[in-house]
Amino acid sequence: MDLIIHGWIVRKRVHGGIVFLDLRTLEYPGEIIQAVFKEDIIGKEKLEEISKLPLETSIIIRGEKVRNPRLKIGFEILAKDYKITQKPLEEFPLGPKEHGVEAIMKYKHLSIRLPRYVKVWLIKEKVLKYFREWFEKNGWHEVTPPILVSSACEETTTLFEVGWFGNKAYLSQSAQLYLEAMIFSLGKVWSLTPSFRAEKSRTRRHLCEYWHLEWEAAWMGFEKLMKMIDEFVSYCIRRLLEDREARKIIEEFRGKDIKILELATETPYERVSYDEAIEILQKKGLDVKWGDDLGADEERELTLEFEKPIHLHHFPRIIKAFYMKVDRNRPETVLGTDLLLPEGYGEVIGAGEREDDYEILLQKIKEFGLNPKDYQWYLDLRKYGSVPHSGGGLGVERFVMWILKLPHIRETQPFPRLARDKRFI
Ligand code: NSS
Repeated sequence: MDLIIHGWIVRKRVHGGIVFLDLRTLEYPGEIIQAVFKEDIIGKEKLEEISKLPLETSIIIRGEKVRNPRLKIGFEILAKDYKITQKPLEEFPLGPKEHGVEAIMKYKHLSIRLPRYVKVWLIKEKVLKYFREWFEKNGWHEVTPPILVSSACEETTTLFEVGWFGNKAYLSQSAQLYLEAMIFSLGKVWSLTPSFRAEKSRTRRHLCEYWHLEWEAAWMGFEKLMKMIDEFVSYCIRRLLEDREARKIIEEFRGKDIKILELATETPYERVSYDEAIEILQKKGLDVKWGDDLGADEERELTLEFEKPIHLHHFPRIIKAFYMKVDRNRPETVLGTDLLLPEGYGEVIGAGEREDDYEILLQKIKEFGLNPKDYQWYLDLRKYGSVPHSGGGLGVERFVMWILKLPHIRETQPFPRLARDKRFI
């Protein structure tokens, strides 16, 4: 039976009376489909025309599906007929040879269609699908918090300010504070929203705009929170590896070696307290002391000591946000955990139990130099039926970056917002 494909020419080879077109297609996203044109089938004139088509020509091809075990996909299309939709007006600036980072960033709107990136988008879609699947299966409610906010959730230094009818508002750094309010309606809530951070640092893992998967649950204590994180992260990885299409792409990007991902399907994950981490790092010769905020370099060293993801927990209260619950047994520490990904990738989740006591929270807001007036509504949540509760946030791009072992986070977002770009499209 004949097949119809809609596609774009990625590569072209001419061999005597035969033309081979490699295509990106509507029908097989993430795959390259080979279409073969023969003179004895389509005639001399049409073969001439096909052999002259520039890259990125859009074309509809009707043909026969023929087995070809030499191709990864196992078949090719023997063309019987075609219709050109559009011939490019100019030569495509990105292909077919290797292109450097410069060209890829300059032509971001065009480079997103390169086969490598098509695969990244597919994996990102599946990551979100399997995370969502876990929340749905386990009785969590998806909610839609706002992006325009009135106060900081994380450091005030990374806030993006926007005008609000003559007053100031900000772009959300995290939905957390609103999710905390919503547990009083729905108990267990989660959301997927863009988060914004005016990060001046140029690193491999910071975007100014990223997708944030966040959750919050009533009556969930710290221990339950860490277990829940193990469960939903390992679930997503397991589902990705069970998914043939995803597994193929992951193996291609990771060079077949997926042992580290297989290990991450097994729980519990490692647990390393902040105190232990300092000891490990000092033994490795790093210049750190209790009370220091551990950055990318320290996280990297720590992850190289373990194979599984690590819960780095019980931080000094001064280095973590105001909302973290003070450990009643050791008030200089808080019930927070960061999940660090192996192979040097480091933090992908920031989570913790929340301070649920009105007086202690008020005192911490002051301690952090914040204005209690800005947080009155948040304090109210500790006035009316307060409960122990916990939650966290996962950076989707950081997760995808690790799954595919990518060198830079900018590869995980179609139009990445990076501080170093003076302008963007
Ligand atoms: O600042 S976090 O560690 N924590 C929060 O925002 C909490 N308020 C979340 C919550 O409890 N609901 O950010 C959470 C994660 C962090 O672990 C990263 O994976 C990611 O968000 N993140 C980022 N990804 C990319 N680029 C940037 N700049 C970035 N900042 C955080």
